[in-house]
Amino acid sequence: MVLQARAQEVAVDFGPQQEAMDAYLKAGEQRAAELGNRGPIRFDSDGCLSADIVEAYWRCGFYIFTGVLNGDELSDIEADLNTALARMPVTEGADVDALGRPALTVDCEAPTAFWARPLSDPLGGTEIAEGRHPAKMYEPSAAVDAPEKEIYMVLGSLQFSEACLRVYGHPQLLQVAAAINGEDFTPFNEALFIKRPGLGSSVAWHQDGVTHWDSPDWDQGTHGFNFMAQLYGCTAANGLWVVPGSHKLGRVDIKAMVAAAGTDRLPEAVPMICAPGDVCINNRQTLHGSFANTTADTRLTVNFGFHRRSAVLNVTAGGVHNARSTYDAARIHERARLIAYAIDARRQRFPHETPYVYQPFAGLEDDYRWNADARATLKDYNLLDLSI
Ligand SMILES: O=C(O)CCC(=O)C(=O)O
Repeated sequence: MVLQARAQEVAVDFGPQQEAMDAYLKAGEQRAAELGNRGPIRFDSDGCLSADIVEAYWRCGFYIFTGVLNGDELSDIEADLNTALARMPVTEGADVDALGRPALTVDCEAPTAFWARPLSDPLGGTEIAEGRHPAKMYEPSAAVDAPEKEIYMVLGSLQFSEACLRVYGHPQLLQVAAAINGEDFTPFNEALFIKRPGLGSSVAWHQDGVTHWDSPDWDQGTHGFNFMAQLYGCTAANGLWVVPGSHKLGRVDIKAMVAAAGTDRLPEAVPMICAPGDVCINNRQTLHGSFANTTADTRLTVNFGFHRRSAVLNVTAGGVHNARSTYDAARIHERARLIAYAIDARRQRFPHETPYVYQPFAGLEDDYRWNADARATLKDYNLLDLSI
């Protein structure tokens, strides 16, 4: 698989649904423009995330930070991911890549590459991931010469890409994480979402969390958030859609909402529209999903999430991204070392930046220098993801 921003042409569309889809995309773009939830990352003079950003994030459940990653960083990511994706299994379950070399993922124990038929919905209406995607998305027909299956998601992505690790250590993004989840914030997991032109599958409507919904302590921020960094940008047609404010509602009845709409084009949803280098913060409790990519534009999202420490500490959970387990302080610390390595990896590549100081590792920086030895310890790091 080779990533490039745009295909020369794509010969697929939504068939009988295309006209309705076009109208939906246009109306969604208009609603997105009216939300007031986008702009550069800004902090007040005391270092706090600007109050208007915090207000818009909690009102909408997502906020688009514009211009976070510059051209050099985007070039690093593209080159790095093209190297990593070329080393993925040539077909689902294969041990070798397209050139017959051992695939990067071959002896990983933790989940890595996820495959789907082109333009299909691999999750909707299934019991996968605790059945949190209850409604099936429309599946456009793929081109006759399309590959049988395509990688649509890669978990544990930081072990395959140093450029993604450096994004993970971005000082302003980590400052945002602290502003939203507290200075002792913890990791969740990291992923790549890949939607190639005319091939990318849909991600059926869902809310991310599977624990805590009925807890007396539950609130609008309980399940943390994901950052979604865009390599090529994204449009209404290939981007993620979010129902604004749905993170405040508790668990919503997705099946009933789709049935009431009579379509998977939920009328309240709005698209995340991003330029290359924009990074969205998306509350994991929002109702969100994305459509099959019949456009000529690639979407590549570098996805990484963070939690409040109180939402994971001593919580027994798992089953979706990692095996069920109790997340004690030692496990959280071990998983959070990725943040420490990421900060150091970033410091080495972008020495003019002031590195973020991650409070749980403050004073331990010398123990977490990024080098070949550290890199060798990343294999299967995502066995310790903190899924809730
Ligand atoms: O990027 C997408 O299309 C799906 C992302 C998503 O569902 C998630 O991060 O939970």
